[in-house]
Amino acid sequence: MGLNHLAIVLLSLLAIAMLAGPVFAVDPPAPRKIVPSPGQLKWQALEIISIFHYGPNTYVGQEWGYGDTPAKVFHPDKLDTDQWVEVCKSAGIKGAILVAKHHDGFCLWPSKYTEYSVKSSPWKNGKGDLVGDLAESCKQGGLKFGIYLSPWDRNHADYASPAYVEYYYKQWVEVLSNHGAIFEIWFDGANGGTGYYGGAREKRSISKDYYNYPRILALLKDKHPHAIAFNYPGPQSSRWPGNESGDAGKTNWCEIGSKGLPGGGYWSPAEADTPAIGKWFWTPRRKVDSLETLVNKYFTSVGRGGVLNFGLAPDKSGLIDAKDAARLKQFGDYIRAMRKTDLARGKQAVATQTRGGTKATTFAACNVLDGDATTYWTTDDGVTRADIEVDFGGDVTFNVVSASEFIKLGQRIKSCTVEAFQAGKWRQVAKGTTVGYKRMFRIPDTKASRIRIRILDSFECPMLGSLNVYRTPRIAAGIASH
Ligand code: FUL
Repeated sequence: MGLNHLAIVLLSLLAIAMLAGPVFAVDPPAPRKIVPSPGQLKWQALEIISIFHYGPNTYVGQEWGYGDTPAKVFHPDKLDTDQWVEVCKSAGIKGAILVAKHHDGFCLWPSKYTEYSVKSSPWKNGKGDLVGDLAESCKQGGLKFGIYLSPWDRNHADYASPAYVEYYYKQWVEVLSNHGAIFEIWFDGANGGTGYYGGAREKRSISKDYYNYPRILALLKDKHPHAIAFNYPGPQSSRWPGNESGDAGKTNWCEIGSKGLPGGGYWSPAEADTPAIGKWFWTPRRKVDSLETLVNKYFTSVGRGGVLNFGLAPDKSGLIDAKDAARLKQFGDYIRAMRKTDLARGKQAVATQTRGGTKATTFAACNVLDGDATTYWTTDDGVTRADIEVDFGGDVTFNVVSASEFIKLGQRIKSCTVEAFQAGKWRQVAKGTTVGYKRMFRIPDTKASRIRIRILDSFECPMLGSLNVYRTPRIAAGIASH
């Protein structure tokens, strides 16, 4: 193409652009000072993960072993980590953390540094490696893999002396190497007390900084830069919400400043852990949670901006018990059925304020209904109250309204309500405080042609990435149906 031709083409393109109307280039809002790391963003999107408790405790019916149960009790005859992963997938679980060493000190991998491990057990004639097996099954099944090593070790003779700190560190080196990518580690908070301690059978206590966690975290950062450390105060962590019932808290800030209040500090989202089968370790005496209980836990965790961590526990044979597996599948079916139809997807949305004005499209209200998590609606700087409204184009019946902030740029919303348009009037159907990654409002069956989220207060301009509206299946006699 000659120079003249090129000039004609460029001028024509310019003319077309001018005819199409003015172009509104609008800058995105500045991020808040504290935002999630790329690893935390990915972690948050897993929504449901699991933690596996299995070991000598399973065989003697204990939740906290003393550290003196002989390794020979560990003798699964059907152990199959692929089955564990299949159960996870049926429940919609996206990651599995293995308790590779609980407080009793028994190691589920053949550690070089102790005899108290699978290598002294009859399982595979002492040649087994459960950490390696589960890591491989997760890889094959598309699940993330994580590891828990209890700092408190009721078996180890050196516990509470500097030698144990070295032992513990070396064990982390072992498990963090050669198992592919690790997405999360757990230290656990239970610490010190009575134990076997190599036969001493006494009480031992330790100081707060005994374990030298910064050294372990540096190792983690080096080997798995995106991994999350559970319940470790600092960046690249997740936060224990203070209960084991799967409740992330109605007001849930990921920005942790002084006294746990937002404003500075670091980003640490809630990880709501809870046994899915009533106990952390399997026992024939456990009470399997009802479907309703599991669903409630989902709404109090994921529905409050947290990640739900379900405790799963294989039985003595090394499999997840059929009753537990069936309940977890029912749970997965329920969540899948709920998510199948988003009544708001592709409908019309308007807002009382849009960044750059009503003609600007980059941050338009309809972005929250496009199913694309990278687009969002936001307002001009300085706006801290705004409404966003969805028009269904006719009456629909729903019982869950889910809103998500665009948290990549920080968490902002402090308080909001949900209103439904019924018989010509707006009626408040729910109210809440924080939104964060996700806030799911569960309400009785409601029929309306429009809904709106009223953001009543926000740190800086609010930003919503998505708005979803669902009608959940009904739970009848443990079975989910519409
Ligand atoms: C707690 C432990 O003491 C329990 O036994 C269990 O491992 C749970 C996940 O964490 O702190």
